[in-house]
Amino acid sequence: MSTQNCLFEFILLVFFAFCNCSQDYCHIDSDCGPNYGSKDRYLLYDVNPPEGFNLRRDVYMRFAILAYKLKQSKKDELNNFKLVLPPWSRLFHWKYNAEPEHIPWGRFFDLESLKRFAPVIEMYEFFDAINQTYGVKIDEVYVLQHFKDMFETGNFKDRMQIEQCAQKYQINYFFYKNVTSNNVKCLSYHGPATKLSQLLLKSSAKTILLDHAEVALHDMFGDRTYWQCRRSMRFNKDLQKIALDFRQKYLNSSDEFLPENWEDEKPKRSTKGGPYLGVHLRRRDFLRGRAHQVPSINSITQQITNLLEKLNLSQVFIATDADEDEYRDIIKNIPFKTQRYTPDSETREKIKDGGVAIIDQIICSHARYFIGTYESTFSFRIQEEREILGFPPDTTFNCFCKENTECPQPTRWKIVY
Ligand SMILES: Nc1nc2c(ncn2[C@@H]2O[C@H](COP(=O)(O)OP(=O)(O)O)[C@@H](O)[C@H]2O)c(=O)[nH]1
Ligand SMILES: *[C@@H]1O[C@H](CO)[C@@H](O)[C@H](O)[C@H]1NC(C)=O
Ligand SMILES: *[C@@H]1O[C@H](CO)[C@@H](O)[C@H](O)[C@H]1NC(C)=O
Ligand SMILES: *[C@@H]1O[C@H](CO)[C@@H](O)[C@H](O)[C@H]1NC(C)=O
Ligand SMILES: *[C@@H]1O[C@H](CO)[C@@H](O)[C@H](O)[C@H]1NC(C)=O
Ligand SMILES: [Mg+2]
Repeated sequence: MSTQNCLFEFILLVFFAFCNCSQDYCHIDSDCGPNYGSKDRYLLYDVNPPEGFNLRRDVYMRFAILAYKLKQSKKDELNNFKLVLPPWSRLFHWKYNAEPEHIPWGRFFDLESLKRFAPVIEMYEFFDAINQTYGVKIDEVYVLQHFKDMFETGNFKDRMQIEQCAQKYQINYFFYKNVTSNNVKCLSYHGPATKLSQLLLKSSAKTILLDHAEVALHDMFGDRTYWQCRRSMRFNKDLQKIALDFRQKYLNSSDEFLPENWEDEKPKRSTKGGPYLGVHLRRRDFLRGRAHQVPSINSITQQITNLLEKLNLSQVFIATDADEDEYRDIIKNIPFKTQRYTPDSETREKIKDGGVAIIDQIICSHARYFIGTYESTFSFRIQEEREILGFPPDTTFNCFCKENTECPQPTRWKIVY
C-alpha cells in the first residue's frame, strides 16, 4: 500500500472515530437505524433465479456454515456478520402473482432452530435493524461467476478474482424497489463458500450481497458440521402438525420420537416408520430435461406394485408434481390403496406451494420404505430427513428405474454425528 493510501485511510479512521453515526458514517446513504452504530455487518446472498426450492436449501447450508464459522473467528471484522435470509419470491415451480411474495423463511422452517446453528436473520429483521427511511443501498455487491477457463485448462484450484462480467447480469435485489447498490463487481470464483471469509476480511463494508451464490461450493459435504446445519433445518411447526394429522388420519402413522432440539439428537438406526410406502415422483420439467432417465407411467405403476408386494405393505403415499390427469393415470393400475396430500383451498392459500412441498416431504420421510426420483434434490432432502430420523439406509436410498431393470441408485450420504 502506498504512503498516500495509508495517510488517506488514517484520516478516514480519525474521521469515523469522531463521527457519531451521522449520514457520512454509514456506508449506506440515508439515515442510520438503531443498530447502525453497532459493529454488526450483514451478508446477503441470492441464487440464480431458475433454481428450485431444494437446491436453494442446499445453497443456504453452504452459507449458514460460512456464517457459523465466521462467528467462531477471533477477528471482530468477521465474527460480527449476520447472514440475511433471502425471502422466497417468484420461484420457477411455484404459482405466483404479479407482486413478489417475499415469504420469510420462518413460514417454512423453524427459525429459532436455524438460529441456534448460525447467526441468521430474516430480511425484515435486517430492515428493522438498519431502519432506513429511504431504502437500502448495499455497500458492495459481488456477482459470483465461474472462471472462464476452468474447464478448458482443467484448473480446479480454489481461487477468486475480480474480473470483467462474463455476461450481463440482472440483479433482482430480492424484488425490492427500495434495495439497490452502486457498487457491483463480478467475482470469478472457485472454491467453498467458507473461503469467502478472505473477501469479507479485506472489505470494510457493512452490507455485502453475493449474487449467484450457488457458484460457491460446500466446505465439506457430508461431514459433522454439514449434518449439524442440516439437522437445524427443522420445518415450521404448523407444517409439521398438518403432516402429522394427515399421517394419523390416513396412514395410521404416528410421530417418531425426536428430542425438542436438534442439538439433543442421538444416533439411531432402528426407526420403523409408518405402514406405507413413500414415493417421490418428479415429473413436469424432468420429462423434458431428463427424458432418458424418466420412467414411463406403466413402468412406475409396475415398480410401485412390485414394491408393495415385496414389502407386504397395503398402501402407498405418492408425492409428485404431476398434474391431476397424470396422477390418475399413475394410480389407476395400482391394486393397492393410494394417497396424495391435497390441501383445501384455504390451507393452500396459507401455506403456499412451498408448504405443500414440505408436507409431501415430511410424509415421505416417515414411510416404512422410500423410493425417490433419480437426481432430484427434492428426493435428496427426503433422504437426509430419513437419515436424521434414524432409518436403516436400505429403506431410504432407492430410486425408480427407467424401466424395471437394474439402474443406478442414489449415493448413500449417511449421517455423521
Ligand atoms: N408438492 C410437491 N411439489 C413438488 C414435488 N416434486 C417437485 N415439486 C415442486 O417442484 C420443485 C422442484 O424443484 P427442486 O426443489 O429444485 O427439486 P428438483 O428440481 O427435483 O431437484 C419443488 O420445489 C416443488 O415446488 C412433489 O412431490 N410435491
Ligand atoms: C426508525 O427511525 C425513525 C426515524 O428516524 C424513528 O422515528 C424510529 O423510532 C426508528 N425505529 C426504531 C425501531 O428505532
Ligand atoms: C423496503 O420495502 C419493503 C416493502 O416493499 C418494506 O417492507 C421494507 O421495510 C423497506 N425497507 C427499507 C429498508 O426501507
Ligand atoms: C394402526 O396401527 C396400530 C399400531 O401399530 C395397530 O394396532 C392398528 O391395528 C392399526 N390400524 C389400522 C386400521 O391399520
Ligand atoms: C403381511 O401383512 C399382514 C397384515 O398386513 C400379516 O397378516 C402377514 O403375516 C404379513 N406377511 C408377511 C410375510 O410378513
Ligand atoms: Mg431443480
